[in-house]
Amino acid sequence: METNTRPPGLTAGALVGLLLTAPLIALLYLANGLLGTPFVPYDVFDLLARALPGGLVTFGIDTIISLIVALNLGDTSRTAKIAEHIMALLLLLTLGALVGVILFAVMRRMKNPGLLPGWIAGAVIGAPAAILSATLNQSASADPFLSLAWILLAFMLWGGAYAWVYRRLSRTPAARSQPVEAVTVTQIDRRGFLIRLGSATAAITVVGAGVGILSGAGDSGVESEALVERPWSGSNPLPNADAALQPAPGTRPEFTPVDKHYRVDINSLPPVIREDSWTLEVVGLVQNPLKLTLQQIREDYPALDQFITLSCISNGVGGDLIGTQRWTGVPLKKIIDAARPMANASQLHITSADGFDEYLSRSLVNTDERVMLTYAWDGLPLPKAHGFPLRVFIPDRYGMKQPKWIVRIELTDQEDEGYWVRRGWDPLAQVQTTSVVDTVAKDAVYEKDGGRFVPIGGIAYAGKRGISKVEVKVDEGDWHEAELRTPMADLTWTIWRYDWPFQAGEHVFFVRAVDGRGAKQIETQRDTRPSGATGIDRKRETL
Ligand SMILES: Nc1nc2c(c(=O)[nH]1)N[C@H]1C(S)=C(S)[C@@H](COP(=O)(O)O)O[C@H]1N2
Ligand SMILES: [Mo]
Repeated sequence: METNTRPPGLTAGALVGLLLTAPLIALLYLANGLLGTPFVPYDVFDLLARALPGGLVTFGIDTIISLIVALNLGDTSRTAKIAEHIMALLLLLTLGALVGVILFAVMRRMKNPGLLPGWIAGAVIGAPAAILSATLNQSASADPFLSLAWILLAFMLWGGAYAWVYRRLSRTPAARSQPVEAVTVTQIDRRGFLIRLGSATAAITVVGAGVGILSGAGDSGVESEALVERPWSGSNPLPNADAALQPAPGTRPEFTPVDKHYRVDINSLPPVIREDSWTLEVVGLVQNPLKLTLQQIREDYPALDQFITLSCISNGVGGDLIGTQRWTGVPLKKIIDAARPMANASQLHITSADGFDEYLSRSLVNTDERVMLTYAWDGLPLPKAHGFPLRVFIPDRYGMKQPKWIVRIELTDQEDEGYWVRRGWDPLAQVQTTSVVDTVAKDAVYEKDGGRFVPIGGIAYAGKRGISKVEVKVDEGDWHEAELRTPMADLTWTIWRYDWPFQAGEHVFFVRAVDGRGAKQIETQRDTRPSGATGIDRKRETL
């Protein structure tokens, strides 16, 4: 009896799982770049983000954002997406290790296992993964059957590889002479084999991921064609170009370039929608249901251009999840009227390609023609990350109320909760008045009338209510009124500036604002959840 050929243990199973899952991920990534098939790890992650309890998901998002801010990791929305991508990969790696443990445990109980348990394990994971990707994934461009077949095949090969490795590890080297030494010989042989396996899988992983990146896998950026075309801002002055007050040096750009605009949504990769297969459906309590192409929306209705500041409800005081762009579209009322709604149609239920949805009251659509279906930013079609082909704009609301990638509007007499409201966020989501110190421009200190001054500046924002006053306080001093630059429009942020009589040393600079209706910004510090952050922004600077 060969008592010396101990079968590989569960730790080996976990290790082999990691070694085999890394190249699987790389190959899925490579195929995503070359063939446009779905990248399964992101789909699994996106499914969890939709399925897990809202409180948990929000806690996760809040934690990521707080960490990014605390550790100063730069661009919040970009870093958060990268963090989510890494979590998605770690999730699949963990699953891979787990499969190794389970499969090795099962195979240890079998007399002389072949490759079948591996194939089965691959199919058990691969089939749901393939179906999940086929239904949830909106970014893949490959034929759905090719995608299904590829994912299933990749996972079965992956499962088969576990079983093959298990068998290889169970084999006793032929060169054994006597039972006692055989154990060590087996161990040495196993170690050597695992090292060779690790080298091979590492090579596949690196090459697969590298070629994948080169071929554009996981690309969520701005369309390259859009960069070739000229944006509106490239050849036009901003509407407030001749405003008297100049921003303090170091104030953020008044107009946010599209590729610098924050991006927040529930997708690892943004849905990719082809214009020629897309229509906007307007259905429900209407006499004349519509199916509009993008061209019809652009050409059959007069275009409306609006300068708009958009903020995420997850934006902390002084955060960077806020931006200002030039939005072009059609007043939503015009399109809804064309569908001839019935008298009891009191709500619009807007649905997006990614499964996101929101409700919007028809009376708001009727009374505010600034509520707009938007198809362009900065004079160019919306980038895919920002909602191509169509998104809605609703003044005074945080981004969570404003679906991107819209496919359908249903008129109904039921008021209900949208995607983030169901997950505990404020049903109204009206933007909080906020103000931010962007800069204490110590390199721009200047002299005037015998005094020295340091320019301080930033933005203030209160949705459609506008800003009527901004005040600045230094250390424990009094509040001083800042100067306001004429904003680009009544829906954008206002740039403020205060030139403070220079005093050397370390100081803390505070800012607060009053909205256009005379309501002061809430100074009490409150977290983003559930109604948007409040509190006073401050900046510490040594002069
Ligand atoms: N379809 C869809 N629309 C969406 C979201 C989403 O996840 N899916 N996220 C919303 C949120 S929370 C915000 S803050 C804004 C962000 O728009 P932006 O990424 O263009 O800045 O989109 C909104 N619209
Ligand atoms: Mo958001």
